Amino acid sequence: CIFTHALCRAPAPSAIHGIRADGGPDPVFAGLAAEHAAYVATLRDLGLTVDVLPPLDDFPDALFTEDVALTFPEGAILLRPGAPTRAGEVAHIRAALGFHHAQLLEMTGPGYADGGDVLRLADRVIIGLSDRTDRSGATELAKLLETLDYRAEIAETPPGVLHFKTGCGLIDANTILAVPEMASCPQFAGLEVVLTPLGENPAANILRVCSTVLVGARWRATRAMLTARGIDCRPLPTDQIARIDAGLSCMSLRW
Ligand code: CIR
Repeated sequence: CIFTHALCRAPAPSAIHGIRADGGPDPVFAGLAAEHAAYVATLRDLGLTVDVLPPLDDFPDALFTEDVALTFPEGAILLRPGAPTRAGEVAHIRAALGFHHAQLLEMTGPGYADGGDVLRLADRVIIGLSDRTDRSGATELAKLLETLDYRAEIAETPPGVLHFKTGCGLIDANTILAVPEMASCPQFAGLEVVLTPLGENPAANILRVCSTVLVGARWRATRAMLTARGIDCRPLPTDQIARIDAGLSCMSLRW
């Protein structure tokens, strides 16, 4: 397994006001909390040690811990999230990361980078440019990754896709599930690219935990396709978190 720990944050009631790009209804808090709890329980069931930080009512999107830092066995990097309302989340995760990681690096700016734009492969890391991650932030982050001995490549994220990993996720070390718009991403050269079935673009935000892949329960065609490939799939409900533009990778940091 490439990681053994996860760091999550319980949703605050304010999470119903989380950012969403296209408007749309608020999630129902009880349902959102249940989805988060099922996610944490599944990570634990798959053998991870999971810390759950307390909710932050001042930061509606703080349950998406993935966006504020990068974590590796060798150390962690505090990021500069591109959404102004999310910048303050970083200070609240610093202590927890300092507790777990001997080496704590930090972006200083002026650029921005969200963890949702960072895809870790076996031999390198892809940083996707997006509305949240600009070139200056991606370049600073690539240098910090080098300090930890990770090679980074900068990629484009197609318009309309919030984060790079909103549109893709690893199925195994050599195979990536991606939305059709990302099929020809040059940085995927050398990987087998499997496309999300018609109408199931949001299914691309999967999360691989050891040899299991977590996938949104409503994406039946995607689940059937992965199962047919011999992948052990765990369906999880994501209807409420999807209302605030989130999927399965966003709710944890892993190392
Ligand atoms: C946001 O717009 O920042 C949150 N509502 C959703 C963040 C999702 N995070 C992710 O894809 N890594």
